[in-house]
Amino acid sequence: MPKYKLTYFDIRGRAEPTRLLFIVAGVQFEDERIGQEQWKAIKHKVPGNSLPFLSVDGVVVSQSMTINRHLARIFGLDGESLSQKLKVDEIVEYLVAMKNKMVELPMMSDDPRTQARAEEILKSFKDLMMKACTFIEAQIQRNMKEGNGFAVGNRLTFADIMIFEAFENSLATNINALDKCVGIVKCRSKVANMPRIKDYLSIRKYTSF
Ligand SMILES: N[C@@H](CCC(=O)N[C@@H](CS)C(=O)NCC(=O)O)C(=O)O
Repeated sequence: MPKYKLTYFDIRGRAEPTRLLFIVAGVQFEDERIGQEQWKAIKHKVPGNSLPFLSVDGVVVSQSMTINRHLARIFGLDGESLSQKLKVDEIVEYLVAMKNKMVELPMMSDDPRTQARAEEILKSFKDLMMKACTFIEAQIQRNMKEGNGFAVGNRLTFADIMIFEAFENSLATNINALDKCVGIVKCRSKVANMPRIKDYLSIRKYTSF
């Protein structure tokens, strides 16, 4: 197995699905968490000048979703058949759209223009979350007839990991956010109770996003 080092800020953010992939696969990786000062010092040397990045035996790869898809493929968590892989990707894309909208939120400010912008973004976020929930809930309900509560097929895939992570922030601000989505709640609970993930979550440092 190559030597992996994942570098990101000390938050869940765009790196947490990658961390969860390593954890659930039981693959060793260095979870490097850096501060703003350290980041400023290395930013110009990193592809895309952005975080997270993954070093694979010293070769640096950028773009969180590229990293995730690569690891999901290597760890056999990308779906078994071509049609399952397609479904995994489709689900993931709904969640990425949601997550990308959330990061557009500006820093809190008294400026009414900033507040208006924040409201606009929150409204788009809610629309995207509604779309994601409707699509994913229907998929899980369909899959429950043959599978066992995972989103695709009858074993864990990267789609389940994203379903687990992408709703964390919404649930933190509104515990009832997924009340109408029993399939999604069940799927998230299956992920949270996988032994390696359960152990990781029990010691994970709390960060608000
Ligand atoms: N599409 C990129 C986006 C990366 C991105 O926007 N990273 C932010 C943190 S979430 C960043 O590097 N911020 C620090 C900076 O721009 O200096 C990915 O998914 O990896």
